[in-house]
Amino acid sequence: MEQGRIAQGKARITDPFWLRYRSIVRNEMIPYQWKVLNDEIDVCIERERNDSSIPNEKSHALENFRIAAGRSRGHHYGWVFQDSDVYKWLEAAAYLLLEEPDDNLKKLADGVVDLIAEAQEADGYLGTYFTIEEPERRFKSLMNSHELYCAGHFMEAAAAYYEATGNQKVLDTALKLADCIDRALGPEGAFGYDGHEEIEIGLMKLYHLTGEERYLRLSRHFLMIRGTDEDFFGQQRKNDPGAHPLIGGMEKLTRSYFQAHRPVLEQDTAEGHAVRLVYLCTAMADVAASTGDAAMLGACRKIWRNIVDRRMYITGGIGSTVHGEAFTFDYDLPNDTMYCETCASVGLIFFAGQMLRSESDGEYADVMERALYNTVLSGTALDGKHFFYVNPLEADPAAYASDPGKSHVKPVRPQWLGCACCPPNLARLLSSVDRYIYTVKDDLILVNLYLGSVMELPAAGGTVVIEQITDYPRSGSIRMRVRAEGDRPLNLGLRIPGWAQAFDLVLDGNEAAHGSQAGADVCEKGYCYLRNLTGAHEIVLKLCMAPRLWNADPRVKEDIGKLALQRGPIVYCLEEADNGKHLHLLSIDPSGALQEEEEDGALGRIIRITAKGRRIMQPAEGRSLYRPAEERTLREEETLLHFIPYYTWANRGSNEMCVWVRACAE
Ligand code: FUB
Ligand code: ZN
Repeated sequence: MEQGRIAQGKARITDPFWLRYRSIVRNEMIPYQWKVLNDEIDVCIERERNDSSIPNEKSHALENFRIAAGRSRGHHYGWVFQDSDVYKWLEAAAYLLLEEPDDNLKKLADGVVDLIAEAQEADGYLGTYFTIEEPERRFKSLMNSHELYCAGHFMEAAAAYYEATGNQKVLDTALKLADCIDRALGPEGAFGYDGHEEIEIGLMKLYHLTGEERYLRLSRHFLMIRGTDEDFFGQQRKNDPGAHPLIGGMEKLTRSYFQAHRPVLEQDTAEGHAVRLVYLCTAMADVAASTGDAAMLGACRKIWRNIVDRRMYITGGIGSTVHGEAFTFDYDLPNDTMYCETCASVGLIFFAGQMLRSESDGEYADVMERALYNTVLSGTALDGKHFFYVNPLEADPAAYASDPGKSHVKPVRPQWLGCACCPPNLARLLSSVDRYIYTVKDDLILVNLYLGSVMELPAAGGTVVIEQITDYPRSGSIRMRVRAEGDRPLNLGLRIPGWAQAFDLVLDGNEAAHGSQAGADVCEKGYCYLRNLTGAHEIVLKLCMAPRLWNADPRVKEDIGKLALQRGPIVYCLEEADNGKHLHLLSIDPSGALQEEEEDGALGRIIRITAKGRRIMQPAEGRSLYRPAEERTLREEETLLHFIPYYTWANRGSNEMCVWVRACAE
């Protein structure tokens, strides 16, 4: 079995698309999130759905730590997992510091580390809610306490911060916490696993950083005991009868919501809460790649297939319902009631990244790219200070306002959310996106993402420096300078995306390969290989970026007879701002030309696409709602449809949007 690694280390981003995002994260998003987490600015915190029990007065996340540390007095405020917002912020800060020194940011982040260490209890326990409010309930309500979830996020942050700065305190605090959890719930401790997977990922990060097998063992332990019990969560509830529920209503959820309906190796469909599922799979795929566990990898493969073949949106969004923020059933992909949480697509990228370590299959990178350029980028406004939790494929402000079943589908990005899991998750992914460009496997480097950058990678018995010069995704032309200075020749696998109709690959001025439709003839599982490289080489890859219309499997009821537009990795949408109201009256001519036009304006530097289509004329007012079909002739007019990249929608105020558009009748 192949076992690669996620490319770590310092990267220099150079392409205009990602430079802009990096600058937004560094100069807007991270300082803004700091102020919100610190309750320094007055922002409107929206509830993520119509539920008055959601705390939305303030973040209080850092204040919770100050209280737990004894620096301040008061009560815990917010969700029981509020600590994780701070940890994800710290992780994002770590990636930014790794990229470039920043004294101010480092001062803030070092201060956060000191605060976290002070909030840690003597035995290593860390969790502000329980320290402040209910110390006697530690680990007694794992179904909803999120104690291990928060711990996992801290471990991830600690590993990143230690790598970036060498801060010993952050690592010591994380290891002390891991030891505390190991004593309480490890193989020698009480039986128990968290309702929300994440500790398993955090422990693997500690394992990769320290090389200590016991973190790997503990991660594996939590994975392997999940779902092996009769009813662990129910039992814990029975043992803690008078206690108030930490999150109301969770006791009614089924075990599949927590992926605890059967042992993880026996699960073969994507069930339950979407973020939990992909975090679970990320850890399973990491353990599989790190240990060569074929059964674990097989289980990951099955769940992956189910997600990608039947339960994923064209935008890389997952989670078809607000109820439990969850998967539902095969081909159930409603466009306007779905969830498509930003965090779930972030997690899908993590899962894909881990699978690539075991399997050189371009589909993983295709999905990674799909989720990244569509749902994940849609999660932030272009100003980096407003965020979507839920990323619909069809939105109507009237529905949001009047239909309680759609109250979670917001027409514009809020400044902050009562449950703020997504904003700092976005920050940590966007500040570490370079880690997903390459997968390194001894003498082989897979190029998964095309992204202007310079990176040094340990491969082929030495160092390989790869520079990508590109204006991707605006352009499909990528020039790469590769310097292979290892002891052994290098093999390079260049991903030919599944959406590319044609490509050309030139090595040192000579044609190396060309092909069509994902290069079926010259590629192996989506990668085109250049083998035995030594010294310096120049590679030019040209991917056809022509816009294309896509349809969905006919079993997806909501998309039947509809088309979606995609250019390169970017999915497009119609917005009311460009097309007027009632987008459902529009249809697209599948045989018409698709005109591209560059623009650098309110939506940033984008390519707009115009298509021919028709618009059903509105009937005169006062006509009856239903009429015999032979009497109703719908009048249509020719029109032009104006598409923008999906990730840029809702940046011009509240308005209708749709991704899937009816195809004109022949
Ligand atoms: O439960 C912690 C986080 O809050 C989840 O990952 C999100 O889906 C949100 O429910
Ligand atoms: Zn989230």
